[in-house]
Amino acid sequence: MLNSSEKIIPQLAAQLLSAQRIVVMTGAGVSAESGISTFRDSEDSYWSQFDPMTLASLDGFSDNPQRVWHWYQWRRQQIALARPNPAHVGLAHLQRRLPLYLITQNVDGLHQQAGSQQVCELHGNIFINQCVSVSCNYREQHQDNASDLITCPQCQQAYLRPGVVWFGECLAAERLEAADLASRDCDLFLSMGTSAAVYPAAGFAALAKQSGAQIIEINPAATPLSEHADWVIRAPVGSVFERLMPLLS
Ligand code: BV8
Repeated sequence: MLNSSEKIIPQLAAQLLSAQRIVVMTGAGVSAESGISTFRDSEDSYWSQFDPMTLASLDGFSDNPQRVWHWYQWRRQQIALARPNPAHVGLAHLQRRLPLYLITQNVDGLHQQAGSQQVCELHGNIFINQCVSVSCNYREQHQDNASDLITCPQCQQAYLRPGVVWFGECLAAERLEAADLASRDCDLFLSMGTSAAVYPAAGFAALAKQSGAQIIEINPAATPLSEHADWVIRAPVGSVFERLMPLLS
């Protein structure tokens, strides 16, 4: 059912209050209102300007580590200027009040900044560095002053790379399993601000639906998930949460 009328927000509040186990899946659209670029949905999105395979893949890093590293440095600077928006803050509040498990595809850490706990960062975190060598387990919190490529201080053999999941890379098994279990076990799955284009993240809504959960999508645009959702709220997350939170406080 496609509906963005006023009455749907009280109905969303009622759904959230009556749910036993809620899973929320967020994507770049949730951070868009904090000023962070999305990947696919507008002319200034990342993938409309750059080829994702040259920047968000191991091959891309191997071919030109400087280009990839500097792109992530640029993104880190953009994210460092960003603050959590009403959707991040609202989700953190809901997590304290309701049985809610938060899965995010975002790597910006804004959910945690807003106070969300146990966030399942499916695609990692941009403020973590790790050694690109698979035989070295070095990881560190990124230091802002590091502007150029860094040689791994542990193995001294390879460069450090951002601790995010690139295309063609497997997601961390423990995060995959946690998201899989939560999606199979929930009775309400809320997909917010994602184009539902990237797998395996985009597959968790189907898992939830197979398990009998209500599927709700919040996105101003249609996605491949829309036709499978029980409800679709065609609106930006910020405006939804500004109307939703007074009903749940
Ligand atoms: C994997 C992290 C197993 C890095 C990202 C060929 C070879 C290998 C793999 C594949 C292949 N073909 C397909 C695959 C699978 C591939 C995939 O799904 N490709 C897609 C593109 C077809 N997946 C993988 O490679 C994954 N690994 O499968 O491993 C494997 C291994 C080897 C071989 C085979 C299989 C790894 C995927 C993770 C990639 N990493 N990012 C970084 O950030 O730099 S992907 C990137 O897309 C981001 O993580 C992002 O989170 C994710 C999803 O994008 P969205 O968050 O949805 O953002 P998007 O811009 O697309 O959409 C924004 C939405 O918000 C829009 O709908 C818009 O309308 C909405 N919006 C805007 N404003 C608002 C809003 N909504 C609400 N309110 C608003 N205000």
